[in-house]
This record gives sequence, structure tokens and C-alpha cells, in this order.
Amino acid sequence: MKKILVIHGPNLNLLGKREPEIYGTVTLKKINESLKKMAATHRVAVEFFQSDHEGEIVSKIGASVGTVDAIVINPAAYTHTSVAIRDAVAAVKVPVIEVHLSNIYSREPFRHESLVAPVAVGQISGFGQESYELGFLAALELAGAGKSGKRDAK
Ligand code: CA2
Repeated sequence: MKKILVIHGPNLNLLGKREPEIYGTVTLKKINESLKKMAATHRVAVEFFQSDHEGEIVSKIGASVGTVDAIVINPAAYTHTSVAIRDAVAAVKVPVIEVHLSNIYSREPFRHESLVAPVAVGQISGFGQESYELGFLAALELAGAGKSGKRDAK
């Protein structure tokens, strides 16, 4: 069975509990539940990982080699600062999709640069919870478990 890893960066555990004017009222639990349903529909395994610690995220990406078929990551604030996460993404053969709830390009200038985006397969930004769902669809395709994967299997 194919497996997709979903990584949530720092403070995303606070979703729906603080700053709803920026990030909305959806909680991380709700997002994970929606992705769990998508995974069940497509018969793939899914693992969720949230951490406020850069090194833990780096280690998780490193440990994904050989065990995971695609990664969806919201690196949160580390998007704009972490050479370590960028290097970890670049070092693994696993396809990585970067997602953001908000449109990082319509916010403060310091959020306009993502260090991760150049080494990710692609980036989805600005659609709230749907950013994760769209990212997950891309991950399914890249893992060979999406629509085109099903066509191939026939
Ligand atoms: O839009 C996104 O998904 C971000 O990755 C969210 C990060 C931010 O630093 C990025 O620039 C864009 C912030 C995640 C923290 O989320 C919170 C949620 C509720 C309350 C406080 C923080």
C-alpha cells in the first residue's frame, strides 16, 4: 500500500484556536480528518506529523526514504528561514509538495520567499484547508495512487 506523509510545521496545532482572522476557524484535527477520508477513498496509508522543532522536521523527512511515497508539507514559519528543511527535502528522492493556508505572496514581504519551494515538486498557497486537499491530490498522483495511477493499473 502506498503511503503519504503530511507534515505540519510550527504553531499549526493552534489553528482554529487563535488568529482566526488570518487562518480561519478550521482546526488541524479537521484538516487531518479530511485527508484521512481522501486517503481511505484512494486506498493509501497516511501519517500525520506536527512539530514546532526544525530538527525534528528534518529528521522526519530523512526517515521517509523507503517508507513513504510522497510528502505534503506546510513548513509554516520555517518556509522562510530553514536551509536545513530545504536541504532535507532536496536530499530525499521522495516527491514533496509544499502547501500554505494563506497566500504567502499577498502578505508581508518576508513571507514572499520560500526556501523550500525551489526543491519541492510544486507549491499550493492561499486556499485555506483546500490547499492541503489539493496538495494531497497532487501527492496521490505523484505516489501513483491518483486517477492516472488507477488508469495505469487497468
Ligand atoms: O499560510 C500558511 O500556511 C503559513 O505556512 C502559516 C505560517 C506562516 O508563518 C507562513 O508564513 C504561512 C504560520 C502558522 C502558524 O499558524 C497559527 C495558527 C493559529 C494561530 C497562530 C498561528
